[in-house]
Amino acid sequence: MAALGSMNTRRELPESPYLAAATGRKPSRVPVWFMRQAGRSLPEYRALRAKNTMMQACFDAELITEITLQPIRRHGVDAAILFSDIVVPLRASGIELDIVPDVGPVIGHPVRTVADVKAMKMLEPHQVTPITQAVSQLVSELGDVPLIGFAGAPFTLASYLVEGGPSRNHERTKAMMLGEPATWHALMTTLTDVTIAFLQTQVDAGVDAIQLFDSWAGTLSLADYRSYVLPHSSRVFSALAGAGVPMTHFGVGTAELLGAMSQAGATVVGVDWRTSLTDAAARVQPGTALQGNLDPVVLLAGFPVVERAVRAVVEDGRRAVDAGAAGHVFNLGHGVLPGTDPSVITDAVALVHSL
Ligand code: 1CP
Repeated sequence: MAALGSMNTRRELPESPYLAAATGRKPSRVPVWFMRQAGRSLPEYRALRAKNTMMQACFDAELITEITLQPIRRHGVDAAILFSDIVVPLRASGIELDIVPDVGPVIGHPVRTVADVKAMKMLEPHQVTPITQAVSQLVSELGDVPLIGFAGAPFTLASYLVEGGPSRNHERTKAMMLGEPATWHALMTTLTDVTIAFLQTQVDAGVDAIQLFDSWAGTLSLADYRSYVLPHSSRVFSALAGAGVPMTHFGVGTAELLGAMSQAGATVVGVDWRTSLTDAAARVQPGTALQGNLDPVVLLAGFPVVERAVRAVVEDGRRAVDAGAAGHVFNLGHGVLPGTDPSVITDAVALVHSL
């Protein structure tokens, strides 16, 4: 029997608007999906989570499959994103952590010293078997809808490990980065290896695209990003480039970093609402597609506001493509906020598709 989801079983979805826009082909319509489309905005998600912790859900193939499919059934988006979390590969590789409701990832023993870094272990594919099973199941159930796999970028993972949990200023993280560069690069090298292993496992299981979330990279200056982060994120993309799937590189507050993030080697760069797509087109490498960039808060402001803002993003995307971007994938500039009315998301998807 061929290995589950081995490379030669990758499906081809030539009609997928998402895959077309992400690879520089002309899509039949503007593709749209939403970061954090699976999760707390959906009552059917909250019902499942009431009976399972986040970690139980992340390591149960049936639950991963069901939660991934929920927004596809409801909203008719052009891509599914695997239900998981950026800290799942860290948990799987043996780091004691939990995802605490209304907080986020909390680390048992924060990583602060060379000895802490040396104690970290590599991720072995068998440690994420429920995830590879879910990917195989999803690929057969999703039909024409592509499945996006993902991982946290080394910097954003490091921020949780060093701080011990969510943080506003990333003080300890940046202090280690600037004050103990050897420890920092050792940590980033280990995290890069874990991220590559997690993404490669998802690709081998059959995901159609990948996204690297460097959500908190925008806290860095361009010079520091280039010295302390870019070499590691570049290694992620060069390791995965041979897989032949579109690769998106995303962060928040990254206006000044878009050029450097694009140089890391992604085919698509995510843009938040602070930068117009047209301006972003001039900052990224030639041949790069853009993803974004509706402000998630707009979805809370009533449909007349949503409609105006959605139309503006689609128009900005057209201008960005005219200005040289390889394509535009409609998305938010960051994730869906938990208080978002899901029917507004459904209506926004229909509106994008009508334009
Ligand atoms: O209580 C709950 O039900 C948990 C809430 C939740 C969910 C649904 C968390 C905790 N993570 C997730 C799933 C998740 N996380 C997905 C899949 C769902 C989808 O996108 O549809 C993805 C892609 C992520 C990625 C993730 N986790 C990121 C990067 C994206 C981003 O939003 O910037 C980050 C930074 C995390 C950490 C995390 N996990 C959970 C929370 C609340 C947070 C953020 C904590 C913080 O503010 O620092």
